Amino acid sequence: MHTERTTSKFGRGVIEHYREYLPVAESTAVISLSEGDTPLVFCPQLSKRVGRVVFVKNEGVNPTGSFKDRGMTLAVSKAKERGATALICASTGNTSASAAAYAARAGISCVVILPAGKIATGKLLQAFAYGAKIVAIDGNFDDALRLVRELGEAGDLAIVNSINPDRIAGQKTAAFEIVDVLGDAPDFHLLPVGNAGNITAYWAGYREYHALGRSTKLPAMIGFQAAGAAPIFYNRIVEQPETVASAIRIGNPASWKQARAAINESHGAIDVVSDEEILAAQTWLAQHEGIFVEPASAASVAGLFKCCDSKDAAYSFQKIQGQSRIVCTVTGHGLKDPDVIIGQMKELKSVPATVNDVRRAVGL
Ligand code: AN7
Repeated sequence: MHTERTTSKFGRGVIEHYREYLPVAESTAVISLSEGDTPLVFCPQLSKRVGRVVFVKNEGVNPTGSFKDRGMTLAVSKAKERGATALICASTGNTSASAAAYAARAGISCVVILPAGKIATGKLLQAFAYGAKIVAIDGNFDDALRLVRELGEAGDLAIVNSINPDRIAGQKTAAFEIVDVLGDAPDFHLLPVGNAGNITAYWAGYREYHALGRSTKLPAMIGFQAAGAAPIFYNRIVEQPETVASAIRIGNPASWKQARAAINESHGAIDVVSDEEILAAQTWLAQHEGIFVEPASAASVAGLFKCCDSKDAAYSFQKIQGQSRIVCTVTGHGLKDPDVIIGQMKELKSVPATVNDVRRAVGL
């Protein structure tokens, strides 16, 4: 097959950028959509609001609109290398969108198992568009993942959920990018937690870079679960998880132990945020910083507000003196999950096409 390669390391995806840290050989055919290298955006309004220096790592600008692409490029490249002809995953939406895209790129088929009626519109639309074989089950994500484990163990389907270590290895590149851009690790890293692969991956990335002397410190990892889907926080399986943040509607996370280890080793914390806090943070970030994220992603910002404002927070920033740098990962793009916002939108009535009517309409 004919291939074209540019000479730059940039814009060629996370495997080419961080090849030496990833389990790939020269001979591994890289399946990439130029994921990664996402903006670490300094947020002046957010920093002012909380009295700290805050950056947002905007993972919504990845090729399929979420952080999943970092792990998927590696998982699919390795699956193809091992001779897989079909992939399978369970998903709350974003994993399926990403798996479907990278499968298409690799020329292999993709089966996605989804909780019926619980996938945000944009994500389901993506899985269709990329040509995945979609199965909706009468059950939640945890049921879907159980089925995937059973089907994957049976043989010819390669599992690309984050129980596949290649996914975690690919996702750790987000921590590398943050250290490369800041010149050191931040003091605090806040992120949403669902199946707990991402917090596991970030912690692995920060530790690896630190061990190599690329950073002088390690951040405290602070994870946020939706209050109705918070098994790690409550330390028990949630049989019927519920939250408006459908991406993190997970009651029995696969990387539970690893997430606990990341939190304990980093002297971080796990906390909960309510659906109201999540949606308020989503609106706040869009309207004050111009960054529109999906509800699950806004959990990190809702969590930041909680750490700064509330005495009940598992981690109170009120006790921390001096300058510290905070990174909040926002994991997925707002356009993926338009349903809540559509509900809030006022009906748009047209006006005559005159300057005066337009002036009147906007209150000038
Ligand atoms: C936007 O797509 O689990 O804690 O199946 O889509 O690594 O699971 C998605 C998870 C946060 C939680 N933000 O990350 C799936 C899936 C968004 C997400 C998470 C997800 P993990």
